[in-house]
Amino acid sequence: MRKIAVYTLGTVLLTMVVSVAFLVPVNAQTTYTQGIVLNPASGTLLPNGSITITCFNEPAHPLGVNGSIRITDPTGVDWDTGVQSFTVGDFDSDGILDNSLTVIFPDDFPGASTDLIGEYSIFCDLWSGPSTDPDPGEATPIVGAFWQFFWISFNVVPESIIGAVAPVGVGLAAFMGYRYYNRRSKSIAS
Ligand SMILES: [Ca+2]
Repeated sequence: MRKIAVYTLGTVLLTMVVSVAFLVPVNAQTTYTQGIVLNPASGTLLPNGSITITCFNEPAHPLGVNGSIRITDPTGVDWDTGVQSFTVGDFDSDGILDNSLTVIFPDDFPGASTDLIGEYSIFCDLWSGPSTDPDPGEATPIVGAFWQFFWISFNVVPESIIGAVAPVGVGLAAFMGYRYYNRRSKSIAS
């Protein structure tokens, strides 16, 4: 009688464990992070400078990711990668596998240049699965489209200076706060 009870309890526990093991992957919802990352991150370059553009999807999709990057210069001329398979790797070194497509503008686009002052637009679209461009509205597990801009300007503040200015600004704010507090304390005391 007791043996049967133990056996039954064991069966129930085993069933629960198996159920949980099967339930986890079915119910797990993967949240994908996607977008465009620029280097330099400010997106501002001197004339004839280069910019690294990465379009990504994280975590890596099991079906793979395909897509393209198109850059439009200030005169409206397009420079397009065409449809490419995104690389599976870890482009941002955060320990999570991702799908990414990285290009350097203008280096990777023969005939392109960054000698025009003004705004350049970046468009990236991506989707999971086969390399053929899906029809509009066609259901795919993931799909994304992103816009970003970068600028060519004579007035580019090097990022190293921006980095140095920020702590000075914080220090100045703390000093001003101290001065204000100190003056206020005195006026209350007098
Ligand atoms: Ca990553």
